[in-house]
Amino acid sequence: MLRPEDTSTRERKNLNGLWQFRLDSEGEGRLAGWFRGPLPESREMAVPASFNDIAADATVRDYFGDVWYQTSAWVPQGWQGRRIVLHFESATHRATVWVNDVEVVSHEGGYTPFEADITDHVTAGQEVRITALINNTLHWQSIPPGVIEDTPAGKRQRYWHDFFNYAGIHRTVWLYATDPTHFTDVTVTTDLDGDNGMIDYTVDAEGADDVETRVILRDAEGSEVATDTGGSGTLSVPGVHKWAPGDGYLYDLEIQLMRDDTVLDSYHQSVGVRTVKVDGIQFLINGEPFYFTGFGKHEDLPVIGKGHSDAYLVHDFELLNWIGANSFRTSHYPYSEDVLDYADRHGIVIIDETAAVGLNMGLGGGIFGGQGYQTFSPETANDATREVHAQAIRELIARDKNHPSVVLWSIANEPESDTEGAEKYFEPLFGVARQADPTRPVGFVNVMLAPHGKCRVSQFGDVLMLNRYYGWYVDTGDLPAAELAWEDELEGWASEGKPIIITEYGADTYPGLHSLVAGSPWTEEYQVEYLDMNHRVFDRIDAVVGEQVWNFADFTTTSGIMRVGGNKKGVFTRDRQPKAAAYALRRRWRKDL
Ligand code: BDP
Repeated sequence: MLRPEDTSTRERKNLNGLWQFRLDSEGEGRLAGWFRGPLPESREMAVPASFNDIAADATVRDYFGDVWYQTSAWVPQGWQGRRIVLHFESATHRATVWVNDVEVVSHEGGYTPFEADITDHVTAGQEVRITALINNTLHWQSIPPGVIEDTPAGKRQRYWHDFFNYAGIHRTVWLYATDPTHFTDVTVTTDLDGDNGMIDYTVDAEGADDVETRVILRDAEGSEVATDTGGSGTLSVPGVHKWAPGDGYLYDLEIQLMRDDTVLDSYHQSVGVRTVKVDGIQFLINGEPFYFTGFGKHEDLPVIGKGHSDAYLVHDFELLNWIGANSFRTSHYPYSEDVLDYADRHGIVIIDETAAVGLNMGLGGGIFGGQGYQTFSPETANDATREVHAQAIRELIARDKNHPSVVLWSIANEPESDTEGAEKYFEPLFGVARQADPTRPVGFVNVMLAPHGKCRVSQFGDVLMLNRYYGWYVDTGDLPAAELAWEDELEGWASEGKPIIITEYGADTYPGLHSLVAGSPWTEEYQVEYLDMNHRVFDRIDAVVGEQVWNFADFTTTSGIMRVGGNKKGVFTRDRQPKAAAYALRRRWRKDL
């Protein structure tokens, strides 16, 4: 699937704004045919945004089940004879969409795009009604999983990930038009031979046979540097300007679908020429050892929840630059494509993660303690779950394969990984990822409950990604003990001969809480001491090739006695003010100061 674009042959119309909205707690709207006319008893709702925090109403915030969104749009008159497509960048966690009275598409998974060719259901120059039934219930066959439990007070949605289950239409909805003969996909991979850049491309097209593909590569100044014809091929760029961390240099690959001298379709794909490779304990970008500095992040904002915001996008990258971070992980789901495009342009490196989080009944929201279920079993996470998980991996890679910023796939965060069930569940999923993308390393993020020697899934990964909380959840406040235990475990992992990225280490910190007493959890001083301790350990282990603090900013979770207005492990507050740790990290990471 291609991301909608405006080009010389393509036109798109943004459907964001205020849509009609209503909850459907009885699940009656489909049978009652709410899509057949104006949505009854509806209120207005912002798109893109999570619906949860917009209404000042706990029943909306904590709602699970069906919700309806509806809007109408005029199909431009000029689109007569064109192929017309309705495209959702995401709908969390699943959706079914109608155009006027016709059901056009359903999609499972809250963070990847889907679309429908609606040419036969609309008329250029006329208005069309678009209705989306969205459902945010988590169950054992959803990624991420959850359960609905019957309690004396009624049904309750439970899930095992440590962030609030925001839902709705979080990203842009587009109507777009192309020629009936059009491209459907493009894949680029890049390689280097000294100063020579090589770009392999493959396109897919649909519509007619009597067409030819022409490709034109232009540099950032717009000068043509290579051309080719045919549905696949290799472009060679002597004296290539590489894409590199901190240098987001992009070429523009224009693909044209030609009939004689007419361009039926033109699409622009940006290309960063770089290589990624794991070699022993090193993670190489362009053949040079790379050390990740940065964070695990979240899409989490006041009022709009997981709704995309361009203002926060730019601001967050400004803060990454300010603090000297060269990377982040899209914990714990695929982020908006706007984020990946921005990272490409600004040379920020990304570990790209699926929404497979909370597949671990030894943990609840990142906190130890049994949950009363078995993780992998015919009744819980089973073969059907794995199929949904595999599809989530395929969709992530299909969407993000062309981003030079993405250097590593993370297929899950902190799943159970010390059991036979886990080994059986995960082994084929690594194969799914490698088949979808043979060019990038693949890994998963290991949890403290499956330490070195016990984990049965790490054997399948190219890289070891570890989340550890020595000095926080264990050895709380006792950093000397934490330092010994942490180094001991890390030395074990280092013996595996693979690069290690510490994908989470962090301490909850209440902004403004201070203490003169060393080792006082929750204070700004402790967050700094805790990070310092971790850094001493990392600096002693050669196999550690990255440190990503948990978390970039404070974020919202379900309520609990361990969560004070959410998770407070942010180095910045939720409104992006620095805690003392921000300055400490800046001193460590900004080599230029
Ligand atoms: C880890 C999880 C992360 C949590 C974090 C924590 O990967 O989602 O928010 O711990 O407890 O277990 O803060």
